Amino acid sequence: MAKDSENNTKEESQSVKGGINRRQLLQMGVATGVSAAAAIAVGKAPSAEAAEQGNSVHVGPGELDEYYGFWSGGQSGEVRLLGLPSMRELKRIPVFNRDCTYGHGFTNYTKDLLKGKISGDTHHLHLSYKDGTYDGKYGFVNDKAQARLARIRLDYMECDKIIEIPNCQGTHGIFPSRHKIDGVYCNAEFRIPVDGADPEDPTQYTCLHTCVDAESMEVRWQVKVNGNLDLCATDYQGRYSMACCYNSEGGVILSEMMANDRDWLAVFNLEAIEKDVKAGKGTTTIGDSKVPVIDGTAEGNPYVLYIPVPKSPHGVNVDPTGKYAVCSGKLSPTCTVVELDKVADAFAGKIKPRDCVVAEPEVGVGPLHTAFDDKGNAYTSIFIDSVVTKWNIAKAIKGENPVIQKLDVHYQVGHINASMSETKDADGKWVISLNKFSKDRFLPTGPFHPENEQLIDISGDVMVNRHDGSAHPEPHDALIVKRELIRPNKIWDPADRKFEFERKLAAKHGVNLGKENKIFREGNKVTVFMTSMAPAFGFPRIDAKVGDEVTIVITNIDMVEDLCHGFCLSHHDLNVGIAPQETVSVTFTADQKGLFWYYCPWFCHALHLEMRGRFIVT
Ligand code: CUK
Ligand code: CUA
Repeated sequence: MAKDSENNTKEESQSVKGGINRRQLLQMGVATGVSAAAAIAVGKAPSAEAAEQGNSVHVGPGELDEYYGFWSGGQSGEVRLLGLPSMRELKRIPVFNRDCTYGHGFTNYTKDLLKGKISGDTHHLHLSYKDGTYDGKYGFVNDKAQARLARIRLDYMECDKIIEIPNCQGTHGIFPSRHKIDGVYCNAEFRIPVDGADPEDPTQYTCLHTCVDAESMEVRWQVKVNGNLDLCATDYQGRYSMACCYNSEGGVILSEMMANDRDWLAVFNLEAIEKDVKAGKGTTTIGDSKVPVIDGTAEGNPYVLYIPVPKSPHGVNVDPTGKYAVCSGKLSPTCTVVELDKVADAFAGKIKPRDCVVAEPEVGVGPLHTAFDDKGNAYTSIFIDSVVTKWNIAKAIKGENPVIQKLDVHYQVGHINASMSETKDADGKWVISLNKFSKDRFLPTGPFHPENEQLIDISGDVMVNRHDGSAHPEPHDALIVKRELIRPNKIWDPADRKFEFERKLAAKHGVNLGKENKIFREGNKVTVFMTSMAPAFGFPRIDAKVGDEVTIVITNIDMVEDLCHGFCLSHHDLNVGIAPQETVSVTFTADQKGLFWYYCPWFCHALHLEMRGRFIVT
C-alpha cells in the first residue's frame, strides 16, 4: 500500500504539473461534460488520488521544516513560531503577556517594555520588507486591547519595543512598508472622543490612521478619517497605505453600523501626507500628544481617498504583482478588486473613486481575507459558508465566473494566508486556514474548545486539506515564510544593545560584566553581579535585610548552544530564563524575613537540581 501510493505520487505529480490529469477529471465529473470550474465549485471533496499528490506535511525526525510560520496569538497576547509544513510549534514569543519561560515581564528590560501592563490581544503580525520581500529584520504586531504596537527582533526572536498609539482605541490592522524599512501603518478600529469631545455625542468621535517609524518606533504622524478603520495593507512602491472601513455610518450600536449598503476602502496618499507634515501645513495636535495630525475627512481632500465597497468590508490584501487590492464584503457575498494604478487618477479628480474598482466577483457568503499564489489566483476565506474559495483574478476582471474551487474547512474560517503571499515571491505551495470553531474535530476539552488550523496544499490544480491541528485560542493571522529569509542567532552577542542597562550598572560599580561575581550595598540597595554556568551560580548565598531593594544581574556564561539557565527565587514571584551569553537583571524588594532558595529552572546539567543557592533575609 505504502509502496503503491509512493509510485502514484511520483507518476501523477508529473502529469499534474501541466494540468489536471484524466483520472482527476473523471473523479470530478468533468469527463461527463460538466466544466471543471462548475464541478469543483459545488464543493466536491477532492478525490483520494488528488489527496495523495502534491506536497506532504510529513517532516521526518531530525529534518527541518521548509517554512517558518509566524502566528499571532490573539487573547494570549503573544506571538508563536511554527515550522511548516509539519505545523510543529517551535517557540512562543511573549509580547504583551508575562511569561516566565523567558522572564518576559520579570526582567528589568521587559518590565520597561510592558510598563506594568500584562495583557494584550495580538491580531496582526507582519515582517519588515526590502524590495517587496522579507528582509529578516523585524516583526511588528498589534495589541488591539491597549492600542499598542510591538516590534520583535528576528535576530533573537524577542520583543524589543512596545509603544502606545496616542488617541486611539482598538489598534487593529497594521502593515509595514513593502519597498524598504520605513513606516508601520496602524489602524484604529474604535472611534473615540478626543480633545475634550463629548462621550455622549458619537458625531464628535475621532478615528486615526497612524504612521510609526519602523526603526525608531516613534509615531510620525496621524490622519483623521471618516468612519472607522479595520484591516491594513500597503502597496509595493511606498505610495499608499490602505484600510477597510466597516462603519462608515459612525454608528455605536450594531444596527447603526450595518445601515449602509456600501462602506469604503480608505487609501492614504503617503507622499501628500508626508509632504504637508514636513512643511507643517494644515497639521494640528490632539491633547497632550505632540504628533502632527492631518485632517483627511473633507470631501476631495488630497490625503485620503474613500473608495466605496459593499458592505461592512473586512480584510484588504494586495496581490503579489502589486497591481490589485482585494477587499471582502463581510455582509456581501463579493470581493472587491481595486486597481492600484488607477488611484492616482482618482486622487487627481480625473476619475471617480468608484472607478478604481475593476471587479466584484461573487465568492461565497461571509468573505473575510484573501491570500494569493504565484499563478494569479486568489484564495478567500468564507466565514459563513466555512469554505476557502479559490478564484482567478484575471477572470474576475474579464467578468467571467472566476471561481475555480470551494474547499470545505472546519469550521468558520477567519484569516487565511498562503506561503509568501504577502510578498512578491508568493510561491503557491500552502494555504493555512485559521478556523474559529473546531467543534468535533478533536478530543473534548471542556466548554472551551481549541481552535482548528488546517494546512491546505495548493500546489496542484485542486486544493487538498493535508492537516488538522489544534491551536491555543485564538490565532488571528499567520504568515508562512521561507526559512532561508530568517536567520536567528544561536547564542547572544554580549555586546548587544539589549544589555545597555546592565553594562552601565556594571561600569558604575567597576565590575567586568560576566567575568566577576561581586555584591555591593549602598544604603538599602543591594546589587549582585553573578554568573551562571552549569551547574552553579556565581554565589551559593546572597544576604539581604528586610526592606532592601535587591538587583541581581546574572550572566549565563555558557557558550554552548541551547544551554540555558534561569533564576527562580522561591516565594518571590520571580522566574526568568537566561540564554547562553545573555545577561538579565531583576529588581525586587526583600520583603519577607527568612531563607529562600533560588534555583535554576532550566534543566541544564546532570547536577541541575543542585544548581541553587540560599537567599537569606534578616
Ligand atoms: S481580524 Cu481576526 S479574522 Cu482581527 Cu484580522 Cu479578520
Ligand atoms: Cu542551570 Cu539548570
